[in-house]
Amino acid sequence: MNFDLTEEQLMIQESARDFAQAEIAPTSVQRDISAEFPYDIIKKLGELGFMGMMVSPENGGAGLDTISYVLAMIEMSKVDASVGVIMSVNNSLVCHGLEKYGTDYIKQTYLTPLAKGEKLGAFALSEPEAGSDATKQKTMADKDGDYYILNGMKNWITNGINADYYLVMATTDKAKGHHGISTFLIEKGTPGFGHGKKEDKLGIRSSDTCSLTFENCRVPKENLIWDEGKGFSFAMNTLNGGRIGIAAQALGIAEASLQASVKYSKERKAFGNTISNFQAIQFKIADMAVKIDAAKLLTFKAAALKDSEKKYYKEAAMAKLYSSKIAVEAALEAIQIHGGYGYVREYLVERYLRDAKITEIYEGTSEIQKMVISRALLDEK
Ligand code: COS
Repeated sequence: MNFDLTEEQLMIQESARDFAQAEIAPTSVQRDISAEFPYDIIKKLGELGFMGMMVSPENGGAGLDTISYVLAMIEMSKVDASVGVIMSVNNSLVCHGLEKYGTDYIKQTYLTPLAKGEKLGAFALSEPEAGSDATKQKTMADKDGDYYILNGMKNWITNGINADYYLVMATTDKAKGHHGISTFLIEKGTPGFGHGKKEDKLGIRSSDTCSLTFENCRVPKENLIWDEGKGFSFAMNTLNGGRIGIAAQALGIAEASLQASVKYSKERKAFGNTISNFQAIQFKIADMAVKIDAAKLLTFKAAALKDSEKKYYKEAAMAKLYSSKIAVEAALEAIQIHGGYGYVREYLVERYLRDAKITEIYEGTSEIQKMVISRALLDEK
């Protein structure tokens, strides 16, 4: 077993860290307050190859492995988890699925600009009545000659306002249940396709989240991804990779919480001593560090399995479940270490808590991850 990163992985980690510090950090506090989308940052991330990291160069991507992607996601999310989720959705929920299941036409027309960061993608599975229970898709797609006509609504869509291309799951054959769901790529501006207002969220405030509506929206049949009836499998397989991305996002937040705690505890004085000299603080820091390392090992394991094309869905669920849990815990402990200062915006750690919470909810709640993990074990022969 080798825990060393390759030269290339170290280089990606360093360039992500440098970019995050130089280009993201200066505006992250302001964007959290104003909830403004980081247009310029995302454009630059695209130019540097961070929006299509795992896509092959022939399809416009950087051709890197999942470990490199995890390293980059940690560095971006350490500084700004909103940027992290925008990047994660484009990379793992949109580009990965299109490369794996798209036709040559789809790859040339849509994947290449997405992988180069010239266009932005969104992934639309959730509905008002189909969140965790994702098999109950009410959005319908009815075949009409060379088109499908979509009607329905999607909820909680990251990049919902700013995306150019949307992967939308819809029912093509109600009688077949989740085997009657299909995936379509829909371009922004298609008649009958609209979006709701930007949600006013607790955290990851500068990423945009909104609902989508489809009213007799005509989609050409070439934009069906994979086959009719394969939409639920597409969503699940894509989410398995997405969960590694969210685990990395959570790790970034947890690491930021630890770093802030170490720094503050060495500066803050109480009872005639810096608080880092008190065992109560030392134990909190030790606990945070152990949990972060354990979460990192789970996440790298899932990424390594994916890179070696082995089964990784259970490990991805474990990585997301644990990383998101310890991100919330680390942010809470960071606030406790900062005392009153932790409760105000100036010291950043209150944002870490607000940003961390969503990692226990999106791309499958913690409860769903436990279902996935336990079913994998119970179904094992
Ligand atoms: N990877 C691949 N396939 C998966 C899977 C995974 N992680 N989880 C479930 N599946 C497959 C099952 O193998 C089954 O396939 P077949 O019917 O072809 O055998 C199918 O999906 C349905 O699974 P199941 O019978 O277990 O259905 P349930 O409704 O009981 O459970 C869950 C499905 C809850 C696991 C699924 O709906 C889910 O993951 N929900 C969360 C969705 C989510 O992450 N939403 C976030 C949206 S993006 S922010």
